[in-house]
Amino acid sequence: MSTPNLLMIGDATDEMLSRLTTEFTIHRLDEIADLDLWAKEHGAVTEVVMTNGHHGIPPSVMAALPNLKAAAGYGVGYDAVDTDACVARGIKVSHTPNVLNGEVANTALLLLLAGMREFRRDEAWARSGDWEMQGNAPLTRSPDGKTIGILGLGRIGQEIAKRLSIFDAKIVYHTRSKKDVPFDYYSNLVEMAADCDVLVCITPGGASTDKIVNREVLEALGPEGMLINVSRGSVVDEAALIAALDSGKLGCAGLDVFEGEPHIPNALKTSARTILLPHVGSATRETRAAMGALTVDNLLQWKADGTLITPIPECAHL
Ligand code: NAP
Ligand code: 8YV
Repeated sequence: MSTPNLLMIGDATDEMLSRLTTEFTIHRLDEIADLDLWAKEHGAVTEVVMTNGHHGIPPSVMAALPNLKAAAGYGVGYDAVDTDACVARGIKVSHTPNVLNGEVANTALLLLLAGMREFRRDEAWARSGDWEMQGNAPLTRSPDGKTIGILGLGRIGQEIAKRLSIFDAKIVYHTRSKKDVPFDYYSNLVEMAADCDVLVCITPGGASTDKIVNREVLEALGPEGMLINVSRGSVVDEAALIAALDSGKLGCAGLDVFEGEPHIPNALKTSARTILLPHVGSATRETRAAMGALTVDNLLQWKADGTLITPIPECAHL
């Protein structure tokens, strides 16, 4: 059986590797000391890569693989992939939609509860002995019956809305086009933020959403408001967020993603108004197994007949 080259960008689980090693000859980008040197021997005969939402396909890799035909993404977001360049070169790209909707929605709910019920402070209160020494912890806010705005009501956004029904929340949303859903639509994000207790960001990253959550949006959300970002760091103006939290113009923020991740600004790390996660929205064993299986299924189907199971929309016609 032929085992064509596969260039692996980023990590894979053991399950993914065990399925792939019998079908492909795997080259790992993080083990290649000199990409130009490697490309002289392998570049022209490497037609497929596997990557993830963080790394995408670096320009150096695009240049090193003149005959690249397919790229399978281990994740749903593909803002790190230059889709115009892929379409122009006829490179098919796949991603992993739907299989992670529930998990990312769970992460948004985790941040919502931790923020409104001040989990960090109260956990420290219990652990530090403050309860014995100072008495009961100050009261927090209930998530029940609040107005929650969802920025990006796609596959994951709709799952978040579904799960928020347990809080009897009023759901409103902002997207570029109105959806056929039973929630109030706002064509203006600032106006929606002004009417919300909580704003949950779950759009794709990229140029059209770059810093869409700016100072005006954050200040409209207000001193009692909460921002949750489980989308991409680029969606929120991080400097404006830090200023709004420091000045008390925004109540608190629950963040899974950051502009320069894995770097997190100190101002966010030290703020009592933040709950921070290291981009783990989909990072459970169960969900990563499903994402990994779909990624490998895409690669095997491409190897068998040159097609992908879940191509990104931009490449679906290729
Ligand atoms: P999706 O189904 O494509 O939904 C995207 C939604 O965003 C759509 O409702 C879309 O509606 C809206 N949108 C797109 N551009 C917009 C803009 N410029 N302004 C306002 N709304 C916009 O995507 P999904 O599967 O739900 O995933 C969403 C994103 O979540 C991914 O792309 C990824 O970046 C992120 N994500 C993060 C994690 C994590 O670990 N934290 C995990 C998975 C995914 P319109 O087109 O009508 O605007
Ligand atoms: C992952 C994600 O962090 O799917 C996405 O868009 O952001 C996450 O699920 C990543 O892509 C896993 O490799």
